[in-house]
Amino acid sequence: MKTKVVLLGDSGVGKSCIVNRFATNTFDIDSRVTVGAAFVARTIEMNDVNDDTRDVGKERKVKFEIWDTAGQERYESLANLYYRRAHVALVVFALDDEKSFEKARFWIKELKEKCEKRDALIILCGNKMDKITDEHEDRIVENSSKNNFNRRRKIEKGNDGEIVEGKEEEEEEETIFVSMDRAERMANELGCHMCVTSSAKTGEGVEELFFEVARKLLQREKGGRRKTDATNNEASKQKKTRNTNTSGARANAETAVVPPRTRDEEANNATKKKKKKKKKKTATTTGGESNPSRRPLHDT
Ligand SMILES: Nc1nc2c(ncn2[C@@H]2O[C@H](COP(=O)(O)OP(=O)(O)OP(=O)(O)O)[C@@H](O)[C@H]2O)c(=O)[nH]1
Ligand SMILES: [Mg+2]
Repeated sequence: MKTKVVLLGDSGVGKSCIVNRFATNTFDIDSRVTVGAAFVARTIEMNDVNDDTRDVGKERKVKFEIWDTAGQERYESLANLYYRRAHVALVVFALDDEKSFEKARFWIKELKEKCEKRDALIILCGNKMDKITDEHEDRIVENSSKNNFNRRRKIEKGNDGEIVEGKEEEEEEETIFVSMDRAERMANELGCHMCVTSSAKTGEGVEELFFEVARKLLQREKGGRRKTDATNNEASKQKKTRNTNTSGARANAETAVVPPRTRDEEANNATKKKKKKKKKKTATTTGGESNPSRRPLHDT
């Protein structure tokens, strides 16, 4: 399976570093600004999702064709060339950069509006999680507000750097971190499929992210195949029903397998009601709708 992935997000959030970590397992502290876009590919192998006995133990290859876009404003208008046909969009922000979180919101909305693949997987990714240590817990904020965003605190330092009273004052920026609860809320609100954290620096979460994407895509493919199978079975069953010209009650049993909430079923229900009125004596209960195997299959 081949899948086209695009990375979007503000400049400096670590998109290229995530891609390099995944493709070559390296990290460049002096990673350079991307110009235009960069392309990288990597194929992974994984066990197929084993919810279908036909494929148990089968190895599947998933080839990721990754477009790493440039986050700088001047390249913004080029981005749609890369996300337009993407199957997967990784929208990255840096956990220590509120502004990049707002930019992520912009990209998700843009994708929802303009990505041609209506079912593209959209993933919100909070990168640089290595920067959050226990001592930073009180700096993780639930809500953005001008008061606490990039607030500055005054500290006093002696010659050896120790904090002492009455010595020269120095202003130091206090980084505020975006909380993952907040990220998850936004991801839900805007209809993302996943919300994850990563560190391109330590590698945490990067490999897992791509494997999870592969798993979801394979599961989807399988869901689609099952859906097609179910539709084909259904079509042949309905054909049989029509050919054998069975009684009204029998016809109802067959039509019950049509997924609920479709126009077809609404029409069938209307016919059913009319027939019930006419043929009260011959009516039977089918139980078709309560049989789980007959419920419509959903995409994951
Ligand atoms: N601490 C930390 N630094 C990171 C991480 N990921 C990237 N960086 C640093 O962040 C800076 C920017 O990383 P890039 O990957 O070049 O950022 P980008 O999103 O590709 O930026 P553009 O190409 O301009 O869009 C570099 O100095 C990286 O070393 C991370 O997970 N942790
Ligand atoms: Mg880059």
